[in-house]
Amino acid sequence: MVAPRLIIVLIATILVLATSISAKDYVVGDDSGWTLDFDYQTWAKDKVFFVGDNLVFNYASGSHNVVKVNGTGFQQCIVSSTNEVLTSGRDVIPLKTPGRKWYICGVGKHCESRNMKLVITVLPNTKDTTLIPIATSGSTKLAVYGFIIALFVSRLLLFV
Ligand SMILES: [Cu+2]
Repeated sequence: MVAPRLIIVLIATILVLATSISAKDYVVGDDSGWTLDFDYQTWAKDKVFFVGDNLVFNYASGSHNVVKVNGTGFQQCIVSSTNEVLTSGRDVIPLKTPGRKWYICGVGKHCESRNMKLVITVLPNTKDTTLIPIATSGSTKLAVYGFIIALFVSRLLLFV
């Protein structure tokens, strides 16, 4: 019958739509990773970060670290005792809230002298709210086509 196959196609379409607009992983510094003397402001400039995306900091564990600081900590390269320090070498930071986010390396003078500092602005997740109308309009269209095909096939079957 057509109906079960239609349902499978429908589910597959929704899954494809959902994954194509889901969270993005941004590898900070791309292939260079989290390292000395990289221009992270230029790296971040042409990117739009949304809540639900992830920042991935890649570096040799022990050589650097990642500290989420506030604006003052960013400007003055100060790590306070309340700041969480990530040291795994592959630190994934989920962007959970909108607003400005500041990250620095807390090792030596990497922040002051070697530019290991990143500031980004995270936008509210508008993708979640667009997901529903896109999925709905897509599946409605599909259901209409499916219905027409089902009608056509059932008519064909009558003549066989
Ligand atoms: Cu460092």
